[in-house]
Amino acid sequence: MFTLEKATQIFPDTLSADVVPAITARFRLLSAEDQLALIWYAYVEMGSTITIAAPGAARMQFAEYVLNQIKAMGFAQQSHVMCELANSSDTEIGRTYASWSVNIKLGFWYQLGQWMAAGLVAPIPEGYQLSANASSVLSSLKAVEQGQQITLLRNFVVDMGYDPAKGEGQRVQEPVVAPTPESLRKKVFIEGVINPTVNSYMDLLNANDFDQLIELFLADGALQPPFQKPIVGTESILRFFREDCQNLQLLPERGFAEPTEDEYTQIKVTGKVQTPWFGAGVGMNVAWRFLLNPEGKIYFVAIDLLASPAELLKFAR
Ligand code: 45D
Repeated sequence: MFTLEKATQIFPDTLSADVVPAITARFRLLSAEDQLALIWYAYVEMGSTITIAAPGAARMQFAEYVLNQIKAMGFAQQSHVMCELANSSDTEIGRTYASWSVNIKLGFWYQLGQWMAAGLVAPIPEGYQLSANASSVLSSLKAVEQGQQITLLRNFVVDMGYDPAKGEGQRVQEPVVAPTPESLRKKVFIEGVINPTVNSYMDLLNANDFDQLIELFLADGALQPPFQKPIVGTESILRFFREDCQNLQLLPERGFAEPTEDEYTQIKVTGKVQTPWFGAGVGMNVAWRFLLNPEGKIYFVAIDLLASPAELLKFAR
């Protein structure tokens, strides 16, 4: 019998990008000032090679009130608020921030970044010296691939603010987009895998058709995003899809399927994923590790951010 614990261990030779949690842990030990300056330097440097898409109005409306509050403050107060966010201080703004979905948090910082560059919000003080530890974290960040860099930035932003519910509360999210009309949908081709569930999973997620997508899962099925614990059960997975998975572009390339115990099937697929924030500018190398029951329903799927492009071709038994 498969348990969730056991399911997470299928295809154990898949190497995920462990540098991401490692660098994140070192980042968290830095002072708030160092954290903000480090993100700023990393962000400015990345901006010279990739462009970030401006968030849409539907997303920004939720952050607007707090953004205007901050814009109206003096520089010292603005710096203070940003440090409190980085410190996860229990403040009103910190609580509001924590109640937002990841994309609203990113949209909020996107706007502050624009305003910092335009001189409307306190910049990182000129000549600010990073501590030795912060410089070392920054050089580690610069050394990893772009897909890993944007994952790091995303991690930094997610954990700011003060969440009394410790991630268990309902989050404010942007409205869910309508699924792509049937006639405009494209189908993926996965070399080495012909499996209707896996193909539908990719096609439905690409079409933002979350109501159909969730039907592919068993009621007690689970989905494990990169560097996270599995999300278990229809309701939680559907909520995650609506909150975190709009307008993703899944570009699976190849895969490998084999029968396993209890007439289950395990399938590993590798390929690229693009986030709407960076579009085709950044392709993240990922693996999907599926475990399907005898009826072809998804009992478990993990998405791993791969350690290196070499992992895209690794299908050893
Ligand atoms: O602090 O099959 C300033 C799942 C300085 C679903 C700043 C998936 C001060 C199932 C610069 C202003 C989702 C799991 C800050 C697949 C300061 C599935 C601003 C995978 C913070 C495939 C910084 C999807 C800013 C994946 C504005 C892997 C930073 C998706 C902005 C990955 C950073 C998406 C941004 C990623 C980062 C998106 C926009 C990693 C976006 C990252």
